[in-house]
Amino acid sequence: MRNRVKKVAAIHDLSGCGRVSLNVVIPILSTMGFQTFPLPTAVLSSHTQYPDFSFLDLTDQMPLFIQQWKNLDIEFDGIYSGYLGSPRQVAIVEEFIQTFQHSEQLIVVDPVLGDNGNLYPALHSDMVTQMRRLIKYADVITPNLTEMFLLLDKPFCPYLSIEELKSNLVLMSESGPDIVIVTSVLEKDDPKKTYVVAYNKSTGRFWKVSTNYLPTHYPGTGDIFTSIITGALLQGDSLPIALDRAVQFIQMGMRATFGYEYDNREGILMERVLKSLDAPVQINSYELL
Ligand code: PXL
Repeated sequence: MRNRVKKVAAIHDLSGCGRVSLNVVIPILSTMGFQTFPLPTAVLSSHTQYPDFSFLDLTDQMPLFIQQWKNLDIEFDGIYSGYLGSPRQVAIVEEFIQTFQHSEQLIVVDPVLGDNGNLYPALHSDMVTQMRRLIKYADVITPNLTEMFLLLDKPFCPYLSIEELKSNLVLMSESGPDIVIVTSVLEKDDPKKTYVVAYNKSTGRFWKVSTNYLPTHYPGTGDIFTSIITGALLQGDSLPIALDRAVQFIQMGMRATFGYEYDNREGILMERVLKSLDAPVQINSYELL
């Protein structure tokens, strides 16, 4: 690529209050040495886990960004999409990819659809069908366990054997992506642990990184996870090192936050640990499955 600093198109909303979406994608990718091109899908006063917020839908602006950036001949080293609000926005992201796609590029789709076995209430069920289409274009997808089942059109099951999980990862990769990473998997025999598991179709290898469970919820950790995976793979980290980097960062951020009396809705105190992204991974904890 000809870009002196790699360019990443980031297609997400901007939520003023709360460390989610562009509020985490931009600082993480900047710290990791990338130039971000935000394509905001909507502007909110706060993310949607607050009881009340203002919301400006930018769907009609999105094709204008595509046209203007095309006029500027921008070549993206990465395209990364997250939370999308409507089937039309998914179709526009598809158009974005078709417009800017080239062979030396990383396309990352975080198929944000739901959690804890349920589709997010704000999303129409048609989004699942649309998202199945979008992931065909991706090199990397990062569904959580709920999203994996929704995309595979299978009933949600919170505990899976490694063999069942592996076969579902392979099934997901058959729809297009070379790398499938499933997050928020619960360890059947140890309630204090959760893990992420990944499959790389071109090498046929499966990886697992476990982490200690903390009894709390911070919005935006999924966006932080996928932003770090995107940056790590773009900077040439191997898949298991990328997984370690993302899991360790979130663990460190959660530990930096958990000890305070704090409004969890603002997300982890990411600024306290952001600089660690510039350093090599400290402890490798990945396992080959
Ligand atoms: O992925 C987190 C996120 C992103 N965008 C919006 C959200 C949330 C989580 O609640 O509400 C608008």
